[in-house]
Amino acid sequence: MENEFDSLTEAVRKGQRDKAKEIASRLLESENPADILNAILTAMAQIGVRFKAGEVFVPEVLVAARAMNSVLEVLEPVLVKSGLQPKHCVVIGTVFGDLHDIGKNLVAMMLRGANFKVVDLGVNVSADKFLSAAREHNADIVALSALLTTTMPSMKNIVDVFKKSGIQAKIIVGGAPVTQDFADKIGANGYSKDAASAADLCKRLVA
Ligand code: B12
Repeated sequence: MENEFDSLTEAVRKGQRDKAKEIASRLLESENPADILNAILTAMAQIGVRFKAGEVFVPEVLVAARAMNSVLEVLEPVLVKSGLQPKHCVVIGTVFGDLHDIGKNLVAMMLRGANFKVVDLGVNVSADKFLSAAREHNADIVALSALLTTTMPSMKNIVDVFKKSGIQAKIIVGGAPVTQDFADKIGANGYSKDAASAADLCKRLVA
């Protein structure tokens, strides 16, 4: 059966949605769902490494994530039953005034690929909306995306609002104009420059 797991990893990595779903369904008849989950997480980790190295680009990551999602459709009910559902939750969104979501969606996909529960609030999200979602879902991490220099200041506002609220969630920031220096200045708990590193960062923050 080891080959079947490798084939599943390869199918997800290559974005072969139907093939991946078919292999996963077959494996589910006899194998441990945790091993099947591992095979798809391995695929997303491999794609993350290649993306960071500039060997694959946004479209490849998107098709791999789509294949991952189609496997998750069959796997999720079994995982929930066996208590393997994600332990940590990330609330993510693009900040108020900003409609860019391609990068934010990639980060959300990589986080799902790293077995986080992801609550995606979409774009143009106010501080209040981040706050109530973090409360409602008991978020471990709140991830803010901004692509415009004019919307970066709302990240500071959100960090301040969270500090005042007493909510314990860690706040991470990212997006093309955002830097580690900016993250430090506004008191965020983390920054990363791309989606694959964002998954690594979140794993470190909840470890
Ligand atoms: C696509 C695009 C659009 C699309 C957005 C479509 C969509 N659904 O997202 C549309 C056409 C709608 C658009 C509109 C505008 N845009 Co525009 N847009 C872009 C463009 C070309 C690409 C952005 C993108 O998707 N990149 C690809 C993704 C994968 O990269 P990324 O977003 O940086 O994400 C990666 C990392 O940053 C990181 N990351 C992202 N978010 C997060 C979050 C966390 C927590 C972490 C850890 C990491 C992380 O991980 C991601 C994956 O690796 C950029 C130019 C550029 N090269 O950046 C301009 C750009 C961002 N846009 C710009 C502008 C000015 C605008 C408009 C104001 C134009 C106008 N006059 O109407 C409007 C603003 C609308 C609004 N209110 O938001 C400027 C911003 C300039 C500035 N300094 O602020 C740019 C830089 C173009 C330019 N050179 O002038 N835009």
